[in-house]
Parts: sequence; structure tokens; C-alpha cells
Amino acid sequence: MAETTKTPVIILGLGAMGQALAATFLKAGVPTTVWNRTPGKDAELLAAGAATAATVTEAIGADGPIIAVLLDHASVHATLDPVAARLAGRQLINLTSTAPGDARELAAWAAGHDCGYLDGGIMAVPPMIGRPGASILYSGSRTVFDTHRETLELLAAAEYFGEDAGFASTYDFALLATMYAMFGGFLHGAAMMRSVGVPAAEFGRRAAAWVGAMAQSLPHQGAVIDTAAYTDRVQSIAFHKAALDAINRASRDANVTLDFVAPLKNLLDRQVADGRGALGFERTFEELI
Ligand code: FVH
Repeated sequence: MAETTKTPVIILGLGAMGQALAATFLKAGVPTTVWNRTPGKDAELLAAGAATAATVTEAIGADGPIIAVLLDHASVHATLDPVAARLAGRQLINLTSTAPGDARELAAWAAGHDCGYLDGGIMAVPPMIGRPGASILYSGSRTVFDTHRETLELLAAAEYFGEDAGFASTYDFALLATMYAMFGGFLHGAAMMRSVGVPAAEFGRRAAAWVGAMAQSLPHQGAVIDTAAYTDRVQSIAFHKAALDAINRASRDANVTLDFVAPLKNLLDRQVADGRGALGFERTFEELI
């Protein structure tokens, strides 16, 4: 039998994402040890060749980086605090979604136990893992990233953003905030369209094309924000305030609440009241910081 030269990995957490990561590693021939708090989630992985550990201590007794893919910051501590003394000289790659401050806290905690720490923000849902389009944003220990880059690339395109362990998480949640604004807007629009009998799926097809076209303007908007060139405007705050006022009226006519659109309308109203209506829409950024 040919001997494997692939670096082994340990995966702590077999939720939907942990299972997808482990399955992808196994498919690529990476020796994979798995552990989950609740037993019984490893059947398919065992069949695919995973080694299963009954305890965290047993899991981290295996070789390779320790990849945590747990629910949240608290669950990472709940899992690793009891074995902290065994982490000296090891490398922890935390793919659990944690806020930037929590990622920095974990990096300091790991350093206090002489353990390398790399934080990762997964920009993919489980079926995307190992496929084109998936990416994971990393920050924290460059040594950990450089050592395991080839292994991590098996999961998703791997991009490193420097030693600040909280950077990748900030990027992750900034992208998620953008995504949720889009999802929320879609729900609002779908509710409006129900009032005139259009199914949400049909609206979804049209909205996807519209949002895709509008998204093309984001890099330009970003450049305006970076240079604060708010007087060099394409469309003014006053123009967009009128649009939001009209959306409010249209929503009321459709018997849809204003819960989703109200925050943006408030931001625009406030700037017009402050005498900034002639500036470009992107100036709204300044109201957020
Ligand atoms: N799934 C997704 O689409 C997103 C994509 C972007 C990144 N997220 C983040 O990945 C982390 C894990 O997500 P997940 O989808 O695997 O989540 P679940 O299926 O809910 O599994 C959660 C696992 O965490 C274990 N767990 C929870 N609490 C504890 C604890 N106190 N101690 C130890 N383990 C804990 C749970 O174990 P069990 O309930 O089966 O015993 C699961 O293994 C997450 O941060 C996403 O935000 C995924």
C-alpha cells in the first residue's frame, strides 16, 4: 500500500460544516481524526476512513493541526479549556465564526498556552466546500498559515490577511452584513409583490438579476468613500431620500411593514435635515462610524 505524505488533521466539531470539511479532507486522502461532543455524527466519515476519537484529549493526541469548527466562541473554550495544558507546541486553526474581539482573545489565550493560532472565516456553505467558489479568509499566525496552506487549499481558496487574528473575522462579518441586507431587502420586496399576486420564486428570479447588475457599482462606491469625494456625486442623498419616501408609500399601499427600510430612510432623512442633501449617497457611510 502506498504511504501517504499528506499532513494529517484533527477536526473538532461535526456539525454540517465540520462534516463537510472532514469529508473533503478524506476524499483528498488526508488522514483525518474527528471528534464531536454528541456521539453518532461520524458514521459516514468513519466509512470514508476517518479515525474517530471518543474524547477531545484522544483527538488532540493525534498528529496535525487542530481545526475547530464549533458553534461559537463559548463552545471553543468549552472544548479546549479542559485540554489547554496539552496544547503547547501545537497549532490551532479556528474556523468557528467568532467576533473579532473573540478571535483576538482566543489568539492571546492560545499564545498563553504556547499554541499557534490561525483564525478563519468561511465564505461558503457546506455543499460548496472543496468546490470552486468557496473561500476561507485567514488571519493570525503566518507560520500556521504557511505551514498548512496546501492542506487548507483543499477546502477552499485560502487567503491570508496578516497577524491580527481579528481581521479575518471582521471581513467575514462585513461580507455577511452586506449579504443580510440583500436578503432582508429581498424579503421586503417579496412581501410587496405578494400583495399583487406574484409568487416569491418568480420575484426571486427577477431580483437576482437586478441585484447582480446593481452590485457592479460597489467598487466605485467604495472608491468614493475612500477618497471622501462626496461632492463629486452621481446621485444625491436628496434623490435617494425621495426614492426611500416612495418605497415607504409603496410598502404601505402593499400593507408591508417598514421595519426593514426604516433604518436607511432615517439615515437619509437625518442628512437632509442637516443640510447635506446635495452630497452623494455614499456620504451615508460617515453616519455609521
Ligand atoms: N453552516 C454554514 O453554512 C456556515 C457557513 C459559514 C461558517 N459557519 C460557521 O461554522 C461553524 C460551524 O457551523 P455548523 O454549520 O457546523 O454548525 P452546526 O451544524 O450547528 O454544528 C455546531 C457544532 O458545534 C458543536 N457544539 C455546540 N456547542 C458546543 C459546546 N458547548 N461544546 C462542544 N461542541 C459544541 C455541535 O456539537 P453537538 O451539538 O453535535 O454536540 C456541533 O458539532 C459555526 O461557527 C458557523 O457560524 C457555518
